[in-house]
Amino acid sequence: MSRISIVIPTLNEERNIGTAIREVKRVLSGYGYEIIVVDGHSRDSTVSIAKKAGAKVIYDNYGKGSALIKGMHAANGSIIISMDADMSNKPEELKLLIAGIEAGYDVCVGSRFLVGGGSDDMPLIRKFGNKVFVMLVNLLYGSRYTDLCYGYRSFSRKAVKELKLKEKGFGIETEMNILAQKRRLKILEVPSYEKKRANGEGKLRSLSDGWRILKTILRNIS
Ligand SMILES: Nc1nc2c(ncn2[C@@H]2O[C@H](COP(=O)(O)OP(=O)(O)O)[C@@H](O)[C@H]2O)c(=O)[nH]1
Ligand SMILES: [Mg+2]
Repeated sequence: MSRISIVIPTLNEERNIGTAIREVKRVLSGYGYEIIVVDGHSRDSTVSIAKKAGAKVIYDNYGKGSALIKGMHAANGSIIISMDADMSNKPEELKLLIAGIEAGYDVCVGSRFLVGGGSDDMPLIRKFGNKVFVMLVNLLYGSRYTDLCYGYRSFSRKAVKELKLKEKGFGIETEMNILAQKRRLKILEVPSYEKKRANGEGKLRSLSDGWRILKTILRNIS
């Protein structure tokens, strides 16, 4: 059976990370797996809680995208999954993300806009921005995505190697989608339901990160 690597970027998630790791372990019992937390030098107890819960912890100080890239390259599994620490991704959906790669896809992307998907954590402005960006990416790159800025996804080792990701911040998911399409990887979208962040504040800032995402979309045209 495939070995699974779960990569979780964290910044001050002490109230979420312990439960998130325990839930992942519950769902993946019976699988071979590792959990890698990539911490952006949290000022709270995120790191000690993550270690105690059984995760391997590495560090990256340059943003969510940078942390994900580092974690994905440190991963040993044949299936690599990116997941948030804030309990907004349902651990039960891990099995669908695993099945997508086992079925032969290189990138399996959670979508909140497929039947069966949804979000309790998306203010109107983000829904609108996401829609516009999805349309723009599909128009410019010839893809058929239904969602863009959502971080619950799985990758084959080949995808991690070939994507050659660079984006350090919240543009990372956009860059993944664009480069997966440009590199002609086999892409599958699966429905995903995003729950509200369990505790604490989200770090994404709609306007500045929206601008960053737009720059990511335009930068990759060539
Ligand atoms: N390592 C690292 N993780 C981050 C950073 N910013 C956010 N994260 C983590 O990335 C995940 C998604 O961030 P979140 O703030 O929930 O974004 P939102 O759901 O889009 O509002 C969470 O697990 C955060 O702890 C960062 O600068 N560095
Ligand atoms: Mg979140």
